[in-house]
Amino acid sequence: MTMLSADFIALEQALGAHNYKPLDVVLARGEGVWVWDVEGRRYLDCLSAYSAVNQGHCHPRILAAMVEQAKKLTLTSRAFRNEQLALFYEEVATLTGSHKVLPMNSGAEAVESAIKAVRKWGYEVKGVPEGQAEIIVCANNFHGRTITIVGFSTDPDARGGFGPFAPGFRVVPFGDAAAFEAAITPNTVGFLVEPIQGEAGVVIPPAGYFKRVRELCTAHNVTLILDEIQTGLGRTGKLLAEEHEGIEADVTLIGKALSGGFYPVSAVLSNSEVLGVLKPGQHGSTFGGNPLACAVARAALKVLTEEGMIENSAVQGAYFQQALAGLRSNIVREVRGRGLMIAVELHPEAGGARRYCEALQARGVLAKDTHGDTIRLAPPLVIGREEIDWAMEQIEPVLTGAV
Ligand code: IF1
Repeated sequence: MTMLSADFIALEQALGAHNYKPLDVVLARGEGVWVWDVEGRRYLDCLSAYSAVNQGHCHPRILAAMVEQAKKLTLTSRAFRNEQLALFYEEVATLTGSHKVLPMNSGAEAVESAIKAVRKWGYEVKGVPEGQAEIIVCANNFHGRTITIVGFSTDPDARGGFGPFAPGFRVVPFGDAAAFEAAITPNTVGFLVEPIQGEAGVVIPPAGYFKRVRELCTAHNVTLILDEIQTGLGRTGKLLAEEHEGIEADVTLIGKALSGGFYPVSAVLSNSEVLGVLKPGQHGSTFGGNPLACAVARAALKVLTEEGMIENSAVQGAYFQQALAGLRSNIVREVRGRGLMIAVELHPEAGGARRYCEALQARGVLAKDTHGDTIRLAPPLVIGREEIDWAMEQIEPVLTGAV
């Protein structure tokens, strides 16, 4: 008996923890910007697994690298060395201009790893008294789901009921350099911030914010940690979103598209001073830096740069945003974004973004609502003009009240 979408949904409902409320579409196959459900219906993916499949679904070159490596060697642990790790380090460091690389798996692990390294740097290099290190973060941040990270979240859903939490974090408003300056103390070791806040609804800071933040971090010897897990690797039309601001972070976190969606791979990138404080036995991971992850990540980075995906993100992002901004709709409040990281914010009277995402699903476009009134549009970076035109033919009637 073949199973239909409804059967899979019923099984999930019965057996899974209900920590998600996904659209009722059960996907079975993906290729480039397209995915197909179990009944064979085709959809344009405008979420890209939250920017993890920037390179498009099942990219053949990444797939080939993964299969080839999986046949040879998958996991050694870091107790032994493997022939992929050094080359991964070299390629990622060269591409991003970093001196040191720490490989991990999930994005949250990269964030946790950076917090550990920066605190230790604070004690050993900056001279902060033991146990006093403070890290400044922003209101409405999203950095992951671990206890430490949700402890400094300001979202009641993300943190509620999960305490007690780790101390040592201070929250300031995003985009307000004066508030950041006022929160710095002699014990401040780092500022952890997203270049563009993703989960908060694609919030772009005011021009000059990061320039000022960079100056303040340098002046007060505070490590600037940019979480580029979502904004990085071409999503905003640059390799890293920091390039839009004309600054360089001290510590950069990448994940998601580092594997093109094949495998969880993340990394902490930094200068030698910060990651240099971690000595043998002080940090690690069974899977971090494994040969399969490294081979996949190397291919994912090659594909991203060699196939012009970053440039395409800038070009098609501008085209998509312009088309959306041209919609004559009385429910759209604002269209904003950088590259192919796009948000369409609806007026509160529209009744929430979720129903529009469901209407888009019915017309073959998969998008995700965030924070009530915002539709997030973030297709794979391989999208072309014709596919955007087709998407607009579906989006227009939905957002102009024609359906
Ligand atoms: C979920 C959002 C996106 C991230 C940034 C770290 C992480 C993420 C800037 C952690 C992860 C995800 C996780 C996903 C939803 C999603 C998300 F809506 F919550 F904000 F992308 F927009 N830093 N973001 O965006 O990375 O540990 O998950 O690998 O379902 O929780 P992770």
